[in-house]
Amino acid sequence: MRTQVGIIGAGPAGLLLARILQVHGIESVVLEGRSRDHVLARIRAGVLEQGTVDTLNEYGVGERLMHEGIPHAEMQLRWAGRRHALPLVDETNRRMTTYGQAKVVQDLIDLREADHLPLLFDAPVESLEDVNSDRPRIRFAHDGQQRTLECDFIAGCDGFHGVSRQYIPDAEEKSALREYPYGWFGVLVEAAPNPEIRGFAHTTRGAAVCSARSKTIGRLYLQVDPNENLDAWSDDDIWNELDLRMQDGSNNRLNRGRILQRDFARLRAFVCESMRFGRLCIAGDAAHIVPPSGAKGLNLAVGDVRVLAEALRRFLTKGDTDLIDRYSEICLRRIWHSVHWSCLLTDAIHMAPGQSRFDTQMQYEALQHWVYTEIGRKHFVSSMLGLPYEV
Ligand code: RFL
Repeated sequence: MRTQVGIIGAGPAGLLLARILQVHGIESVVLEGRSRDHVLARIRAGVLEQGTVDTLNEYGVGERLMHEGIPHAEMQLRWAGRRHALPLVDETNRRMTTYGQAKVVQDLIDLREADHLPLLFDAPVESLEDVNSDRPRIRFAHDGQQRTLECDFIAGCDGFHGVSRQYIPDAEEKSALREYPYGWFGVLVEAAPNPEIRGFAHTTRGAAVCSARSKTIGRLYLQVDPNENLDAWSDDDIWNELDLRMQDGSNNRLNRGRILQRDFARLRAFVCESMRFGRLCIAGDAAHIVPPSGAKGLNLAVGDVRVLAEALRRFLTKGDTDLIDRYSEICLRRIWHSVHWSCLLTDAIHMAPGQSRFDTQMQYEALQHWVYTEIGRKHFVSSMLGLPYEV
């Protein structure tokens, strides 16, 4: 098999890259290690920056998003048992939109399949060869056979646990990691989200987060210790704890319903500053992870892919290497900005083990600053809405 760009991973990064390249007349093959059903059932991100919404529209993937996406104009923050709200729209009317990652992925897969373009599921990549030559190859398994894909360029969009990062020789020494001593216990629930109860809550019991996936499906999280036995929590325990953490002195309560799925994510921040080696670039979670509090992971993946698609277009159609040579540098400006913001927000709303009253008061001050000062509100809104794209 031969193609111009071999893309590893059918997450948002890989699929969107394939779509943008297609629009620019560049061929690609997408290799996904897991099954189609597995990829579509993965529940993850749900909040899109305006730049992500605009990108999906620009490349013809925004039709369902325009009907089913829920734009937000406000964000709620709770601390010390009180609810506070701040507008989440800027002067140019940019805002955040709720639209599940699974839907973004489904829309991209549907389009690719409708165009009969190569997207192979159950095709795990095992190794890469000669990435520093002009004929890099991808070795993968498919239908019980070992196969090889020859490419002009390889895009490693295979997430944090993928194989491609290890082919960048200085990736490890150029990586930085922060692990938080807590995680998020997430539930997907069949219950109409109560618009009066959403956003983040800081409590001395730990943080809670309430968000919507649609008008009938909610996505809720509780901060928990990574060693907590989550199987011991009954559905009622989860709802009771969410009610306790989200209380704001009013009679408002969450609408309860069936818990469809439970999961746990350890919070961590990771950046690999070396995102390119020879004819290999990595993008999305393969290169960076942010704690989910800032809702930035998918949005950063979109930012990387925009730069990468343009760099590949210039390189493959004109032999121009300038942008591909600056790929890491350009992406990292956006990445570090979002990582910094996600970590600030994470630090402000979670209770660290053994946290003192002094530390808690410092968190209240940070939250107060974001909600009740003009300069703080500006910082909060522009950080949530995301930096503009450079290319
Ligand atoms: P993905 O989605 O992990 O996709 C990588 C794909 O590569 C495949 N793969 C391989 N394929 C072939 N061969 C191999 N050897 C392979 N190894 C791996 C995998 O099967 C997979 O299909 O990475 P991508 O495309 O970079 O997308 C990144 C996003 O998925 C991620 O950043 C977000 O989900 C993060 N995130 C959020 N981001 C937001 O922008 N807004 C949010 O509201 C938000 N909420 C979240 C989140 C992540 C969470 N978790 C998982 C910690 C909430 C949570 C709880």
